[in-house]
Amino acid sequence: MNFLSLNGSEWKVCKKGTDEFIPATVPGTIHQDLLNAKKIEDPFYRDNELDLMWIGETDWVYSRIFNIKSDILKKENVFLKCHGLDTIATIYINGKKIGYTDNMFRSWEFDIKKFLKTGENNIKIVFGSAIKYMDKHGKSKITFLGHPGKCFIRKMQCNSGWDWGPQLVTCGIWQDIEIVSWNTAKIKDVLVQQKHTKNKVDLNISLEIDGKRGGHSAEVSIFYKDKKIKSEIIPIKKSKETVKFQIKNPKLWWPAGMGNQPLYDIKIFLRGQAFTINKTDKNSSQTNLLDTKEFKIGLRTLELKREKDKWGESFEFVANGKPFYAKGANWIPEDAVYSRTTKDDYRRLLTDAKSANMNMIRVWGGGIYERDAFYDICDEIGLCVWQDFMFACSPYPYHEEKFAKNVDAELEDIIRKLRNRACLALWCGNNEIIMCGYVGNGGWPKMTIKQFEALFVKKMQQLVNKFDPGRKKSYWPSSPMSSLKETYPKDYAHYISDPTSGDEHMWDVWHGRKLFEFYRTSFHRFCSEFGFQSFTEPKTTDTFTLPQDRNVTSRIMEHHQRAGTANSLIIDYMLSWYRMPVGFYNTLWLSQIQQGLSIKYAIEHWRRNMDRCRGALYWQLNDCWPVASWASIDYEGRWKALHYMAKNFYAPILLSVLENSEKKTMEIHVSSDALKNQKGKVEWLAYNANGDLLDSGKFDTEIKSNKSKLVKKINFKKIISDKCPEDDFLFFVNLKINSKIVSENFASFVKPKYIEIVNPEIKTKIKKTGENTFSIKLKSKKPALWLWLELINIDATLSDNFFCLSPSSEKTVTINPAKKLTLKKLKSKLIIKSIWDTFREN
Ligand code: BMA
Repeated sequence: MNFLSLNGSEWKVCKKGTDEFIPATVPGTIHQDLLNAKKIEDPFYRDNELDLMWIGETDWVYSRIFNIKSDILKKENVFLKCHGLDTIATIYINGKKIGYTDNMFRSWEFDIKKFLKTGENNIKIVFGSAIKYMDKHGKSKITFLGHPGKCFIRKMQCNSGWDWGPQLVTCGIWQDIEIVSWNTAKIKDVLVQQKHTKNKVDLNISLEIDGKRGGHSAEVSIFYKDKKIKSEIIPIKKSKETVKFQIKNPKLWWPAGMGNQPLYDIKIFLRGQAFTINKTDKNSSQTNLLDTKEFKIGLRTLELKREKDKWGESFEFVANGKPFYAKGANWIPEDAVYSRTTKDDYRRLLTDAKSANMNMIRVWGGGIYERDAFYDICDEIGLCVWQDFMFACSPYPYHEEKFAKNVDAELEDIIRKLRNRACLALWCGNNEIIMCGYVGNGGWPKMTIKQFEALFVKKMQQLVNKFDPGRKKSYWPSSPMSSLKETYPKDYAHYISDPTSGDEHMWDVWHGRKLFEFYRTSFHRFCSEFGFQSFTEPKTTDTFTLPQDRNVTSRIMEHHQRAGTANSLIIDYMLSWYRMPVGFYNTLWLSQIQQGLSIKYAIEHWRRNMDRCRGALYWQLNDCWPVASWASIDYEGRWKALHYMAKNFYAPILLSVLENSEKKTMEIHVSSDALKNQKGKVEWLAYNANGDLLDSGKFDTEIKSNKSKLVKKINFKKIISDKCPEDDFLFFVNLKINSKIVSENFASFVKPKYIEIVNPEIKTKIKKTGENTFSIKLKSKKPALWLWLELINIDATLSDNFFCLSPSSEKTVTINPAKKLTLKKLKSKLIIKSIWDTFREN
């Protein structure tokens, strides 16, 4: 097998009908090329985006010259392989049309042997405007956001805008492109199936071979840490051949937080020789080699369990027989100019997710099936993937034959591509098609129940059964959805929000404008979406604004808000929870604290009810441009308050407090995802807002593995009537295991706006502890509520931020500035603030 990559910077691009070429890079997109050639301004700056709509309305022509050596043309088969074209593309080689594509998610192969010649050849790919394509199909069709015709094109659905995303309608060769030539036979695909029994894993490795059969052989080997542990040579007689291995004492792959992620390498050599090949011949792997394939697997079982229980039907993930609580967030494309995302970008964000104690990430159905690097990293670090198929918030014309064929081919492609991944926990049919009301009985433009079922209930399940049989049970037709009953009701409206089964998108808070308290009425089995918006952090906000824009109601700040009037919703919630902040930057910071608390409120509740609710994935991990949104990490990669808070509320052992302001009780709960039972010590402290200690206590507690428990209920009626008005009552609590704090929390009976917060008078002791690492010991004289540390104009990674500190505790935070600093410089750049600073008039 011979590969000739056509990637690189030898490409050029021009508007169709012109010859004003600019250099182009492949893989890439037109926006990236125009930016690199300095033909357009940064689309994310102020409202530049509005001047760039023409890009998506234009047809673009990519072309390059490449050289073909005569030996390639001597091969029996010569194909052009496009791993991803965005989207409506007509391909020409040496002026002859060789193919047409209309699905950015598929990979395409075209037989081009007869179009090539030895020496110089030309390839030209004409991308038709996706906007024109959508216009043709989409006028007056219903949809959630973006272009009304987007459901007719198999292209990233948020490409024409979303309630957090700009409208940058891209095109281009967004994945690798290569010429593949081969003789005799090649490996079409490999499926690895695992059967786990005590201390053993039986592997079934099935090879699919294209081309001729008979007379050649495949050597299939398994390596662990570069050491060959199993190998077998089999003759290829049929188009499908299977090798079986048994691995004793397997090193199991675990989701993050449950164990390690050992990966085994599978290597396959297909050779054009009889299978009697000499096993001891070191050079044999090179002898008449036809094709090779290499990939990694993790030995584990990982599945969704839905079983009858006392509440209805469970929705729980199980790894290696151990049920676990899914903790994580939803993933959207990393950049609106999505082709710019690098492996480092993936690594940074996914590692940040893991650092916040997440073990699952949902690849949301309105974006893209991510590139290999994304899943490689998830495999490596133990982030389980809930993978939506790319259908979101629209009806889809699956009743049209051409569309259905295209979709079926896409699904097969994607299932084949991801099925051997250790990290893949769930296939899910779509995002919110039922919830948004796109299924009904009246007929198109809604999908009828029959049409919905044809694609999401039947076809996808069939394809998963066929191509990924090990995940038969780990297919879920729609998110959110309640479990399908024997008899289907008249419409699918019944199939969401049932607290006895399925998954829930809990948007009553935020979209439904209900107060945070509403979360505590939700006892759904799994919450796969819920969210709360905040503004980008000040440093990020400065990147897209001019000084005159720096007010949350300015035109530019409203432009960087895509969910209608949501800026006013942020402020509306602030009115009910906080004192109004003073000034622009305080408003930005406070919006982040508010967002963090809202999600903390929800997740602590679901973790307290962890027997019933088996997972929480908040909306959303990341942003694709600088925008006010539900993300916990902004576009520039800065952790918002929510992300720091997530690290705490997703900690393996969580100490949380349920206040009852009527009865004046504080309930202390411990929720544990740990695999072992442990012993701990809880300490609680009651203060008034001025920092006078009112009462305190300590007690030992048993921490049961995979359980949540109310460990103490304390009544403060007397203290409140004798010593302290309810408004000023502050409750701090921490849990230690072996003298080390593993979780700490804060609660009050009233909303923060009513507390008479005073200057916390924070003192610090700062030491340099490493190359560019400093430890900051913090002590506050008075209670410090949601204090945070920042460096003026310098980014930094902190071990914790946005936390509450009682006057009797000390906390040490580690800080790593993004730039090398001396101790003196760090001290001069450090700012420590708390909620007190946000409303203080200077
Ligand atoms: C859900 C998601 C997205 C949306 C988000 C915020 O509906 O599935 O479609 O961006 O909420 O509104």
